[in-house]
Amino acid sequence: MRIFRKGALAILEHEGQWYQSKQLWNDLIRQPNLYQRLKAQLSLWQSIDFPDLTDIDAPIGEQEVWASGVTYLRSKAARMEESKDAGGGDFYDRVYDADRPELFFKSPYYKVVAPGGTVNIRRDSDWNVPEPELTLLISQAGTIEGYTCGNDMSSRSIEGENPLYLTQAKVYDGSAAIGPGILVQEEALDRNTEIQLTIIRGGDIVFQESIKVAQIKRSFQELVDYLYLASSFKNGCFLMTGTGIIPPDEFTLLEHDEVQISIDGIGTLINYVGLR
Ligand code: DO4
Ligand code: MG
Repeated sequence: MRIFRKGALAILEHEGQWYQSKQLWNDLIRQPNLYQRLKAQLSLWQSIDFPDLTDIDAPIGEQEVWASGVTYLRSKAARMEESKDAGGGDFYDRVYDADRPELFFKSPYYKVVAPGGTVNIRRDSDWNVPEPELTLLISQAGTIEGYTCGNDMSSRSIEGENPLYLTQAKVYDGSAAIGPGILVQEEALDRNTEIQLTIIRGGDIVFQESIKVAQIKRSFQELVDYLYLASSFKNGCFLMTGTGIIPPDEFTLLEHDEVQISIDGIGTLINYVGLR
């Protein structure tokens, strides 16, 4: 089943039927056993016609958004290349192989961009890319409760200049988007699930690539366990799991580009690029 957020309420799709909940979104998604709870409540939800999903909100309540890095080989290779002049060539290599993953804070909930909204590239950067990332919804107890699409917008020029600039490359207004809805299911996500990134400029596709989730180096639970090792999340949190798709070095996003991130079973997160 998939859940979408419209204002404070939830819209749910299950086996082709649509429902609306009166329960507040934040209360609904922060507790463990989301799938079992949703199934148990379904008969109490109001059955509705196919809803208008053009104007939905980011499927987040009061959760922090975190991100993982260098979890795919492609990401490791690209970062090593971009930071070699800054002497950073080898620690991306090391984090890829280390027990401890790279984890960083990405966004407070109130800054997350909704489907259809504007994600930003920075004016002080001339090399910017979207990062299409499978994003986990995790409960306060550290259990993986759902999956959505995430965009970890990144400045490669700032990150490549000096690795200590990572937070400026990654965290700024309009740098995080998630959605459109959350896939909630009993079983773990199929490792053959495909993530696709499409970038459209002036009506033309200027970049398109896909990758299977199976290419990730680490398990999702391993990432979650490290994140929860010394941090608590009273409302749970979202965790972007890293990118396996990076456009070629000569590519940079431009204002007005359209970014589409599709993940099997979840849907397509569409955002437009603005300048900040
Ligand atoms: O270390 C830089 C960031 C890595 C990242 O965001 C990714 O691999 O997705
Ligand atoms: Mg990333």
